[in-house]
Amino acid sequence: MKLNDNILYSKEVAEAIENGRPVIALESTIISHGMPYPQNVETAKECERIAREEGAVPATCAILGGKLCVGLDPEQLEYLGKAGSKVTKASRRDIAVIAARGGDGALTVAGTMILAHMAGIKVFATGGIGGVHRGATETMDISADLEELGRTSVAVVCAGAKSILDIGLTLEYLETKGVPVIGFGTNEMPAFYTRSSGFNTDYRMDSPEEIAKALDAKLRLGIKGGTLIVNPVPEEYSMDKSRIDAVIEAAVKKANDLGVKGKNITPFLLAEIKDVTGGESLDTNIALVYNNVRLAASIAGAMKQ
Ligand code: PSU
Ligand code: MN
Repeated sequence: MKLNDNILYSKEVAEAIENGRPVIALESTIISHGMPYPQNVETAKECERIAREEGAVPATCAILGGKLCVGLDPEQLEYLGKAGSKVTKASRRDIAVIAARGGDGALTVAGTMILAHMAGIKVFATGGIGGVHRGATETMDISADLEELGRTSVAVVCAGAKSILDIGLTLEYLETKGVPVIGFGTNEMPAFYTRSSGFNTDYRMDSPEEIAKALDAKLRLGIKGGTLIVNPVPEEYSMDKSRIDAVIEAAVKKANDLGVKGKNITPFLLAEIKDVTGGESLDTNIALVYNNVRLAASIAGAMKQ
């Protein structure tokens, strides 16, 4: 694979891409807006370590000084984590503006998919994706992540969608956009903090090799668009459903009462849930991200390079 002139690669990522070695993308909104400092930086570094341990080169993506960066160094991870919400949360609509202004952006799932695709990376690991928000029939708040999955050919490994979202409508939207939802070792759509949501995935696959074959086939056939791979949180970190549901319910109500809107809603809800559960949800969040990085690395390793 040739390198793209619009991308600033880390040396390690550039070498891996040129030599056809497995690479996985990682996002940066989860660092700046999804977790508190310093756990965010520790988690970002540990994700990179796990990817390497599993035989894949990690490519954390962000916009820094207007450059589209694929593969960051530890100082850049530290900067994004410390700056937190002072860094612009950047999705598809934001990339060109931030690049033109020479600014910094922490990339969402949608934003990271765009850079990954430009760089020739086929697999991306994160925690949870954005989706159709509860009440979206009124607000029309549907994450740009879903639109991106519909159009950009990158496979995203996540632990499902949080029940801050309407999981049923999120699955309907993915169906409309032609995005296959593959459960790893399960037929059920996981709900991020818990292993089940009451909704089914389109497919169940039990090995990284089986998933890699489906991804290779999609690329070979030239069918554009992403694939969503959902990987339930490990049993020992799964939270009590009624407890987390109550916390989420209260957080959604508080967001509505305060009139939190647009791109601020998801970070607001994440922070609120973390505060109320005293960090238990953060431990779960971190554990499921590591679990996803491991799976993504195995899938990348099993794909045709
Ligand atoms: N869900 C999480 N943690 C996160 C996010 C979502 O559990 O950090 C972040 C991801 O970067 C995702 C973004 O792409 O929020 C979606 O934001 P919005 O709902 O505004 O599209
Ligand atoms: Mn939104």
